Amino acid sequence: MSLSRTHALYPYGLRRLLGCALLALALVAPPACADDLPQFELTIENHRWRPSELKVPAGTKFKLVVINQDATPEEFESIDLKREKIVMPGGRISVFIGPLAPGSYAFFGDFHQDTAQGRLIAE
Ligand SMILES: [Cu+2]
Repeated sequence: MSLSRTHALYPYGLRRLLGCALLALALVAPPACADDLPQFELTIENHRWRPSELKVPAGTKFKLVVINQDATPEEFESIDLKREKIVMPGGRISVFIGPLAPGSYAFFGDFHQDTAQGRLIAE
């Protein structure tokens, strides 16, 4: 078999196989879109979180939108949740969290820890 013939045969078979596998996946499990997740908002203003205590559902993934209304950068940080992400002045970020076990999860603004303290209550 010539090289060029081998080259022509295998990609076709592979493509077909991959195509079928992808189609089967699509039929069995339509991919969950991030926009379908429950969404919660957290605002930083005057270097304090609003709300400082946020109730979220336990046992499911969700999207936390963090909005910075201050004129300085802030960083959403949580050791409990293993997350840290900077939010520019006037900006917003999304943080994907969960599924969480029921409980309390502390977070803080890393740049203003004296005042920017809060917690998520998963229940
Ligand atoms: Cu940090």
